Amino acid sequence: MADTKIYQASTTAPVNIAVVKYWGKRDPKLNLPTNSSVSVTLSQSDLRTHTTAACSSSFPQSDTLLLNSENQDTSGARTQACFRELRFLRSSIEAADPFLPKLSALPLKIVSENNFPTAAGLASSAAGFAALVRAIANLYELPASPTELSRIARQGSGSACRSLFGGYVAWQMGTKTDGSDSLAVEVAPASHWPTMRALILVVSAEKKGVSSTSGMQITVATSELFQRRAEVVVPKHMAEMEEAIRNKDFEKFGQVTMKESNSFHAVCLDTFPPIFYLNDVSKAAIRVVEDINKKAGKTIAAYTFDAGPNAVIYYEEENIAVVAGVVKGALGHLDGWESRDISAQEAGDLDSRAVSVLK
Ligand code: 2P0
Repeated sequence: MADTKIYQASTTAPVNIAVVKYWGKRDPKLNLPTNSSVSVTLSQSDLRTHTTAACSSSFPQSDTLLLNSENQDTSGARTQACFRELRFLRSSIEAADPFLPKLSALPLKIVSENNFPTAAGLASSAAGFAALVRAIANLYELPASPTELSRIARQGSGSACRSLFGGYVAWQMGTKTDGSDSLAVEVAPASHWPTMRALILVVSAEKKGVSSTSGMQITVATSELFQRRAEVVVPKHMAEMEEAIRNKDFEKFGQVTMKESNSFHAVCLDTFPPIFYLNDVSKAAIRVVEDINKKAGKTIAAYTFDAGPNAVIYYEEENIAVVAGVVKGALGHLDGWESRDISAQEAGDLDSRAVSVLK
């Protein structure tokens, strides 16, 4: 009798926020970057994608993907690359064991939910592709390490390769043209630096004007600052950042984080036509962090911004009152956002709020 059983597996993957930024591809098809990057995974936060992967001969013949209850096109090259690579790994273990069900031949049904705004500069594609790849890897019972899966998730979205690990993660750019050495590795687990905190200021949950994928392509093609960033600035920041993390040196971590963010937004501004991701509320957040550090006489808070106006502010637990308290107090009255705790809110309603994560 035909096997019509539904096989399924679920997982979640967290958002990661880069402290050394990925911006620029040397191969847009394989998502091979022009520089390495480092991120902090917001593992303990509510900012996650939950994904269930299922397969069955009883499903319609084509693969389907539902994101936040909306059907997505699965024919895109990125999703197809992930499906193809994972099916290939599954078919290799099926070939070695004739008793394994032939899941690689069955249509896939993927159901994903984000509990944060999609494409609002909150790295939704990172958590999304990391969860998709891990859910299918679990479904297929692949004996693959996070680093091996990172090679596949990277083809879905570059930054997704870093969301397969918790804690502090480096994406090594690699040099090979086939991308086999462009992988994520752990710099340190979250437990290495348990006092690290992050505050996310959701300035706007709207979809961003210029997508990362097209923005970075225009930067590579037009920015004259870009080459210096990729060749000189980022390698220096990578070495400093990894050392700061290893030594739990917040001053160094904070300074490199802020300089990196500024360097990334500088090349965005140097792109032609220019790309503006920061708005007035973002700039006000920068000034508040500068004031906090000036008053403290050292760096106890560090801002960083991705491809959108939302701020992420890193600090250590002992400074929660000075940093989180002052940021919310100083910016709470501004149009653009107000401060409320995520736990008191409905998931999916993240507009204009401060979200404390990494606690
Ligand atoms: C990062 N960003 O390192 C940087 C900082 C945005 C600013 O990774 O085209 O969505 O899917 O590989 O991963 C956003 O880029 O781009 C990103 P694709 P992705 O987190």
